[in-house]
Amino acid sequence: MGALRAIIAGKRLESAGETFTSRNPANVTDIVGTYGNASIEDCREACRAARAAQGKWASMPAPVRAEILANFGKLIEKNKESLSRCLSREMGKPLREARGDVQEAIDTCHFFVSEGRRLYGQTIPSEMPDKECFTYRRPIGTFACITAGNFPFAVPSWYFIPALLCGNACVWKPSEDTPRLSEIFTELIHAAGVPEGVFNVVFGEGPKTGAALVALVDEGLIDKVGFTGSTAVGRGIGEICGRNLQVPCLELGGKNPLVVTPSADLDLAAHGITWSAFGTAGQRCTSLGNLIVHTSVKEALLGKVLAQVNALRIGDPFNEKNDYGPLISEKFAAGHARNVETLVKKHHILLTKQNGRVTESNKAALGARFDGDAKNGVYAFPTLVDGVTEADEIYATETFGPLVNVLTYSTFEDALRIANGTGYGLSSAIYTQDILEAYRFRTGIGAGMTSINNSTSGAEAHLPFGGNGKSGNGSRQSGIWVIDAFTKWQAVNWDMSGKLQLAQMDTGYVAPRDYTVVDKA
Ligand code: UN1
Repeated sequence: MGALRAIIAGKRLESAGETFTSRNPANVTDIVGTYGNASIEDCREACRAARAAQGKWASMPAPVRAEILANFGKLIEKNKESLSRCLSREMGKPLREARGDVQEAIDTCHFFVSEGRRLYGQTIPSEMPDKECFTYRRPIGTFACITAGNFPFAVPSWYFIPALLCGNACVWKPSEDTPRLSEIFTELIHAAGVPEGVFNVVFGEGPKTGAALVALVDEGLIDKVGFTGSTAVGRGIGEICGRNLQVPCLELGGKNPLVVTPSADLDLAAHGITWSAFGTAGQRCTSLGNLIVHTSVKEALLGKVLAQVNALRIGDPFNEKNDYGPLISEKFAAGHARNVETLVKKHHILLTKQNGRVTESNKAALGARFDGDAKNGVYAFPTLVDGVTEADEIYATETFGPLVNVLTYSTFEDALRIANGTGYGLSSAIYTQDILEAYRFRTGIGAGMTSINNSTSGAEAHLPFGGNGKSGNGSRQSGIWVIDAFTKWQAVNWDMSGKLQLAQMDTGYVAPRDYTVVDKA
């Protein structure tokens, strides 16, 4: 059997050209699958198939479309365990987190299914007699979407469930790190009853197939783009969409701050920090980047954090006792090792003794806390870098891996400036018992998401997810507001008067009688 490169209108196309391999990052000799790079011609065909199928899909009553998405949710629920296992094997996050990733898709289905029975427009009074006005939501058309490998089930569902609900057709370029899971996602969508041409997939690597797909915006084949990935790539996509007068959904990088104030519950904070920093091996968009701690509690806090970090269990994602597994792939492991080598400078203090990639020769540093295959798996040590200042490159560089900076502050204004100063604005958190401080952080922080006495990560499926500044273009995923991204408003004038009534000109405005108040007192 050849390497699958696309599923277009239900037809599986196998590769005639370049291929890429998805490997289990806990053991790269375990090949999950080999896939082809879809060409620009494949992408064109996928967009054309979507365009051909979209009209019929949009004319299906919205409650019926929504029931198909309910089927999708039920199928995911039925297969939750095997999907989670497939996710852990292909992407490396611990099974408990993989189940959360899959659950987020189920939650998203539950949330949007009843929206199919709303998708409300409005009835609006006219300024003319015998005339009525209405608004209707209309689908945008063909939605092309490129997703990352760190949340291979949750994030695609955030895009596609509302996009489909609203009557759009889709072309998906999933991450090259998780093609097998994406293939299964597609099979489930089709099994749920989404017509095959309405949901199409092109597999491939970002710079090749991803770039080819986005280029089709210029050819008029795509009406809306969604992208989760790096700021640099997102900026390029924004430019292409901008010149075509389109507004994409861009979910980009982050350097998420977490502030610990003198009044904080330090045990609670230490827990939140360890999870924010090293959950999913630091590969969440919402992972902690800069820990900003008040000088007066620094020593006490770091003592607690280090005790937890030095107890982290790393290794096999299927061992439920482990805190984190391998990085997503060799590419991410190499990036992490490079960050530790090049961004950590002489004036920084490494609070963690062993850093970078876990190898056969250094794995003893973790002792019994490591049960992975250091030779064939792509594991990394947790890294805490102290002595970071706002002048350092590492302060404002997204590192996407188990690496966290420690900065200190003395006044609340300093803390806020450091938290806001990286140019990113995705997630953030503060630990404090002082209500005014919490309020001032909530109102002063530039990030799109903030937590008070909780982790930087862990957004819920019905809250708006997204960032500002270098983290995105203000678009949001999840929750009811997404409906606005996947529909456009149509305003309708219905005139029953039988004559041409001109707004503003023929309107029966009433002039007031002249009246001036004369107050004798
Ligand atoms: C992401 O990292 O792209 O808030 C998504 C969280 C998860 C989703 C993260 N619910 O950490």
